[in-house]
Amino acid sequence: DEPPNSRYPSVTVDRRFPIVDFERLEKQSILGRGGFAYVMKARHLDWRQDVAVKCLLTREFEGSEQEQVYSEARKLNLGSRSDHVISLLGVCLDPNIAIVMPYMENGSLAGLLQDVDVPWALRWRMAHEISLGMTFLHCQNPQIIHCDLKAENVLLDGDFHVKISDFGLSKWKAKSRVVTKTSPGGGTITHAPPEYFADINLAPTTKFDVYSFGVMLSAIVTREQPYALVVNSALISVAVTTGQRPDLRLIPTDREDVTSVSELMQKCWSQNPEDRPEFNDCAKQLQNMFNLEE
Ligand code: ACK
Repeated sequence: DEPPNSRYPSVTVDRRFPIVDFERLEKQSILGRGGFAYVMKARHLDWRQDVAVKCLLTREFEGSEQEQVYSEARKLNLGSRSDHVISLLGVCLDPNIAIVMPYMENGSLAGLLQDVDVPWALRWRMAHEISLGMTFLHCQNPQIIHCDLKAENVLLDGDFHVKISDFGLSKWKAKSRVVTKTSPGGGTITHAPPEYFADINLAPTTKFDVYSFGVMLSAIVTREQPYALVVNSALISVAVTTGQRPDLRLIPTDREDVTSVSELMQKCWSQNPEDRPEFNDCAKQLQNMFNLEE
């Protein structure tokens, strides 16, 4: 696919990403809503391409909305250099502030796990691709820490290959992590590591995302929401701080591949961040376990 801006030159911000005319987007459906944005499916009338448009509910933001979008867009823009990170097609500034991305036919990994019994081989390939995408983000300079890695933020293209998304507001989210968690829309408390409950001002490191990956691996294996039975989110933070984790009893014991992944999962959610591997280790281990392509 030819990048849209080569055929349709438009005003560029930072000379790095194109401005998309909101009026040229034919709205098709709402894909989802969150606390500070909603995502719609649209067709770009000039590019003749389906896109996903993340529109910010700007009243949720303090400070410059435009800066927030640019911050996400700049990070997203890097995505085109990784096979497993969603790429940026452009941004809309007026009348709506929005981020335009390629449309991913198979939605999110969370949706997939809910709907169908995903073959084990595909689950392992997705886990491997997530670790490749995360390795890419963590290798950037400056480093990109996602801070909200979960199955909802892993998108799947037409062939079920992984694209990590929603990492652009990471820094903003990290700062207000506790607010996000206790707010009605926030659900990421389940994926946040214990050290951040003790000190909300702690600067997130790569080990933050690795912990979240561990929790996500349990969701991939069990197809259950982590801590599904714990109704009170404050209890989750207490439980996690005292070393509790998603219920290992839900993990099948009759499969060798599941057992190997379960060991990796538990390393990733180690209480001590130093005991957690980095994503390139995770990728290597998954590759060795399952003979996956590099
Ligand atoms: O699980 P889903 O179908 O996949 O519902 C959520 C919803 O929007 C809110 O995030 C979907 N979504 C987000 N970005 C994209 C995209 N680029 N392509 C397709 N669906 C997307 C996500």
